Amino acid sequence: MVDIKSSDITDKQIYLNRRSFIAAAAAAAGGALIADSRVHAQDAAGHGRRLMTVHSPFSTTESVNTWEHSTTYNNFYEFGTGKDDPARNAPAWKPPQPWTIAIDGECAKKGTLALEDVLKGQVLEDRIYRHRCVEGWSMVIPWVGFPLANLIQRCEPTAKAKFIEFTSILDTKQMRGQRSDVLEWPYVEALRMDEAMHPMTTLAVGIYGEVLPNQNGAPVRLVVPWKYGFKGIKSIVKVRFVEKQPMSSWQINYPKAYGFYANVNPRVNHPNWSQAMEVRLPSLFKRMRTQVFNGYGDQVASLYQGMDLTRNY
Ligand SMILES: Nc1nc2c(c(=O)[nH]1)N[C@H]1C(S)=C(S)[C@@H](COP(=O)(O)O)O[C@H]1N2
Ligand SMILES: [Mo]
Repeated sequence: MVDIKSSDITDKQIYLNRRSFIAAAAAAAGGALIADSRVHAQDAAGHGRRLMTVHSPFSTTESVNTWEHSTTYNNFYEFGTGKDDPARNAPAWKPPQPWTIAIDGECAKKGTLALEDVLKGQVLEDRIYRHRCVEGWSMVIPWVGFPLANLIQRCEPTAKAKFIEFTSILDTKQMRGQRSDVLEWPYVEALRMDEAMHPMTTLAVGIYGEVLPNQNGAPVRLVVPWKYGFKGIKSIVKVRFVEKQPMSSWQINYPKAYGFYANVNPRVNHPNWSQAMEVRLPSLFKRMRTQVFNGYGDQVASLYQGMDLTRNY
């Protein structure tokens, strides 16, 4: 059904399959609306490698940032620390083909999965989420993806699996940023198992109805909309189920600023700046109040009941 070869999807193949896909996807999604007109408003600016998607009811109705903005203002330190470095340096990157994800740790189905196989039979959804960076800016991005829970179930985690750890690709030759020690490489992130299983937690393979551009984390990256952007690890090559809470790259880098949970929280400031406000790009001023859990409290606050979120920041 959905069959991404990140290299060689042609429009023709996609459109030939479209009719049968729509029928199947509509059935699978329980008749949800097909796609979202706002997602495809940027047609002219995209690269044209389209995916077949259905609308997600989790989507926000706020206006979506432009393709131009979302693909030129990025954090992806593997390609440099400037916001425009990923757009400049990532497009030339040649990811390994086929892309594989190693599955390891506390699970029955250890091994290696080709991304293509992970995507077989998956319904891809347009999930329009607010995206809030710890630096104080936010955007609204129409991700294309599916619940991380679908992959987790396939791995059959054991009762000992309390956390899930993700690792980005290490490619020092092609990723100039990995030749600097701004972070420890490869980039690692992790979630508690219940966070990972939450239906909003997304493995994204696209934006704006198209295949992910390299600078946005191709070919597969994590999206956890109630957490700061740094939890959204890009270009994932490994998933490991573990019993003990893992460290993440940013925690290792500056533990006082970047905790394990990284839930968006206007009351917990970064040691060097306030988190009370944010700028919704492309505006210039911090005019918006930052919302607890990035505004997704109704859906996720119960995960943290009884926890002191100023200690578990
Ligand atoms: N591998 C990797 N993943 C990463 C990063 C990174 O530098 N390397 N930056 C993080 C940060 S700080 C943010 S805000 C988001 C940015 O995602 P975007 O470029 O799609 O907006 O990716 C996150 N994932
Ligand atoms: Mo970030």
